[in-house]
Amino acid sequence: MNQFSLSGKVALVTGASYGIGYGLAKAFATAGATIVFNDLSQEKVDAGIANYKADGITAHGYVFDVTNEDDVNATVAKITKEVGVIDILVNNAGIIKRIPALEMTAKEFRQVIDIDLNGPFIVSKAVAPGMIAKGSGKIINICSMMSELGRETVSAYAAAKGGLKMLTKNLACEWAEFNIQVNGIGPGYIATPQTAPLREDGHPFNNFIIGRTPAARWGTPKDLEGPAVFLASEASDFVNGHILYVDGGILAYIGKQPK
Ligand code: NAP
Ligand code: GCO
Repeated sequence: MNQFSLSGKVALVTGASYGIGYGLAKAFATAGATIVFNDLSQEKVDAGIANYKADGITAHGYVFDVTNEDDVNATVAKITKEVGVIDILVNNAGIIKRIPALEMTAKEFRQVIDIDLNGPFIVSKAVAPGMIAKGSGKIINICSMMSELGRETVSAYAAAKGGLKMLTKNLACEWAEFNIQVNGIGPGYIATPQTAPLREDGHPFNNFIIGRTPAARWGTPKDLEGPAVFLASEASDFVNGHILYVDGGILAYIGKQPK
C-alpha cells in the first residue's frame, strides 16, 4: 500500500473555501481522501463547493464558526452521520490583524486569539473522540513563522501561533496513546488573500520578504501540499508533536549582508 495514500479517509479542513486550506484539501483529494470543509457563511461554502467541483472534487461544505463550541460539536456530529468519522483534521481557519500593540484593543487581541488558538482547541476536542473510537487519527495545525519569530504589528497573531505550536505539542502528548498524531505545518510567506496587502502596489514588505527568504520567492499553497499529505498519511505514524516549517529557508537564515 502506498504509505502516502489517503484513500478511504475523511478529511476536515477548516476555512478551506480558498487559500491555503483549499490547496491542502485539493491535495488530500488527489491522494484519495473525501473532503469536508467549512466557512462562516453559506455563500462562501457554496462558492467553495463550486470551486472544488470545477477542480473535479465533490466536497462536503458546512457552515460553522470554529470559535462556537456548540456549533462545532453539532456540525462534527452531522459530518460523522452524513459523511463519516473524521480521520484527518487540518486546523487551517485563521485571521490576522496588523495593528501596533499600543493601538490594538483588548477586544481585537482576543478576537485573533479566539479564532487562531481557541478554535483549533475546540475543533480538535470535537473530532478526537471519533478518532479515539476508530483507533487512529491525524491532526495538523497550521502554525506560522510567527510561531517562532515576532515582527511589528502582529502581536496577537504571534501570541496565537506561538500558543498553537505548544497546543500541538501538548495534544500530541495527550493523544499519542490513541494512535492520534498531532503535528503542525509552519508556512513561510505564502501568496494568498491573507498576505495580499503585503504584496500590493509595490509594498516594501514584498521585496523585504523575498530578500529574507533564501529561496528568494513567496511560497504558494502548492508548496504546502506535499508536506500536508505526508503529515496526513501513514508515512508520519511515528511523527508526534512536530512543527514542519515550509518556509523556503527563512528560519535558517540570518539575513543577507547589505551590498
Ligand atoms: P485566508 O486566505 O485569510 O483564509 C482564511 C480562511 O479562514 C478563510 O476561508 C476564512 O473564511 C476562514 N475563517 C476565518 N475565520 C474563521 C472562523 N472563525 N471560522 C471558520 N472559518 C474562518 O488565509 P490563508 O493565507 O489561506 O491562511 C490559512 C491559514 O494559514 C491561517 O491559519 C493562517 O494564519 C495560516 N498561515 C498563512 C500564511 C500565509 O503567508 N498566507 C503563512 C503561515 C500561516 P472567510 O473567508 O469567511 O473569512
Ligand atoms: C505577516 C504575515 C505573516 C504570514 C505568516 C508567516 O503579516 O507577517 O501575514 O504572519 O501570514 O503567518 O508565516
